[in-house]
Amino acid sequence: MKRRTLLQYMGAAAALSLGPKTVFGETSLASQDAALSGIFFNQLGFQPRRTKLATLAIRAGSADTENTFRVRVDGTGEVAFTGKLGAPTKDDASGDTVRQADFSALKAPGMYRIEVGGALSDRFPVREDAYANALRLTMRAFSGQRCGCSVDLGNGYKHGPCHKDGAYHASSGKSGKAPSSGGWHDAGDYGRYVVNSGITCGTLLWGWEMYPETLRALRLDIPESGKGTPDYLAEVRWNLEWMLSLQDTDGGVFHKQTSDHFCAFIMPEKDTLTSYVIGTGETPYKSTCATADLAAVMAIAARSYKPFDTPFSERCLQAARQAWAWAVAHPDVTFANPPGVSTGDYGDKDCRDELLWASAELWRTTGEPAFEQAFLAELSTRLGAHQPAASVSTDLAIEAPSWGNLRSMACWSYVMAEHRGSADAAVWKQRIREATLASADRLVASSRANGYGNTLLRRDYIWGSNSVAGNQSLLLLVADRISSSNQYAETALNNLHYLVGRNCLGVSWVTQVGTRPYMHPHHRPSAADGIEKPWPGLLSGGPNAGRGDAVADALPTMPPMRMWVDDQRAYSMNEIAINWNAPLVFLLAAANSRNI
Ligand code: 9MR
Ligand code: 9MR
Ligand code: ZN
Repeated sequence: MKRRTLLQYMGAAAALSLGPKTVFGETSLASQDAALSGIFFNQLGFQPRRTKLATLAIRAGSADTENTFRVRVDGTGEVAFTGKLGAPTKDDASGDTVRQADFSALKAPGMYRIEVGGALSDRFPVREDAYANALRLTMRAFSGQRCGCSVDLGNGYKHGPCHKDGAYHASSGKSGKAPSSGGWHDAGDYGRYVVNSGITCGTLLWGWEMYPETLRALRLDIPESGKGTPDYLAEVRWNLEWMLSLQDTDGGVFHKQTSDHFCAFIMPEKDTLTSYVIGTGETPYKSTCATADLAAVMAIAARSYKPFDTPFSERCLQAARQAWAWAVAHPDVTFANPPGVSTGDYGDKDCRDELLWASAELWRTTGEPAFEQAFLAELSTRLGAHQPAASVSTDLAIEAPSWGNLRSMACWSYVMAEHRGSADAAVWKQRIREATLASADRLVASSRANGYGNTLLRRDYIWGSNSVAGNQSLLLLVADRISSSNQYAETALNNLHYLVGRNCLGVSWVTQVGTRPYMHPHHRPSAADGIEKPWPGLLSGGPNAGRGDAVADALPTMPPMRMWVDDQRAYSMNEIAINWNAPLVFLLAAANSRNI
């Protein structure tokens, strides 16, 4: 109950401080009143050249008489911009009646507050580097997830070497000690899972390929800094090395390395449970999705690391080829937890999209026709009798990627490949481009229809919905790359605004980022370290209308965006995960780049 109150407080706290007596430049949380209107926007502020939107929520029972808003200079109170509030509309996802404040025309750098009827919002900056620190913190969060070594992010956020004790689980078909080193803890738990590592590293390396100038300049202050490989790639390699360690001698890849059950809420070095390499329980023991994911990721890695470390690049390509061969020979070995194992399963039942992704990345890396043929064969099979020229682009159903669905990544990789390709290549590429833009147009339309500007539909408020927003932004940023319209990038940024404050709870879902960040992630180190604030740069899973844990189950049914609580126990709403941080890093890389 206390925690429900906290949730309500968060909504109220983000409401405007009020009254004609408000002293400009002072935040007065004491004078909050939940009955007043709240104004919600990106708590990190805005870049001068970009669209600037805030959402004013009209609380039930409050008078909605103001039609103008002002943006005042923080401190002096000088009016920098006056605008007209949009007409009230009903926002389905939150249940709120909202009005929009558009102050895009305000371009002068400075610190500001929005004022409506004498009530003032929190302060926020307009500055070119508004999102620079968020990029650094969200990427450094991966360093904090490192397993097998000691970690020190500063300010007390540290842990000792962990999970060194590896063994083959009976389900792997092997026995005895196994290597256990490297990799990132998956989430709030200390497991390491190849499938989830796949989309995570794939997304991060795609970020590298799309925004190289921005990410090359990113300083993470990690042990590898200054040794020739850019910090960003060095961090990703920490997890790639662990993934490689799960590849068996026949090329197949074990699904995961975790304890047999989740440990208590303790620091990682206190967790003495054995880290088992876990298999499917029967021959061939390795799983197709994990193996194909590894093939795809290592193919991208071969491209990305080539200029910095040729031997590593070659090792990645070799691993990708072996994994590919294994996956083609074993196209549908799915994974479910073997008896006695209760950690996460990432149990994808359809590995065709992972295979498609592997074929596309290997084609893009090597230009070898066999990979293109495999890609096109699978794509045409899926589309049945349609010939490429005859069918409509929407058959391709390009969707935002997720850990269980990599089809769109595969298609985009094919589009971006520079090799000449088969006779039909141009037609296929055009179809994928059209399908991507059609999906992106739908996301632009949802963003416009939504009161808080995000791209989510009602059905998107699932476990990890904040990553759905992140991955929809990834789709929009691919659309941005293949079209000349700037609406896709602006819509992608709308999801950033949503994640860090422009939502009905007025919360920033990134720890230690923004003026009102959430405080209680389901994250073992944050819970066990004795420090009040959670580890920095971690994205909450976000609202989940589907529920999935005891705290969530006890909540009353509310509109989907409200189905979230800042409670450490609520893992279906407030856990963190590497595959959720990755698209946020991607989005922030784009936001910090000059190329969108
Ligand atoms: O901490 C675990 C989290 O990482 C998982 O996402 C979640 C669902 O599998 O499970 C969490 O562990 C909980 C377990 O399932 C039930 N007992 C309480 C555990 C920690 O709160
Ligand atoms: O992200 C996963 C989500 O899509 C699933 O609905 C959920 C339940 O199966 O599991 C999530 O993944 C968890 C994984 O199983 C264990 N580590 C924590 C992950 C995030 O909650
Ligand atoms: Zn560990």
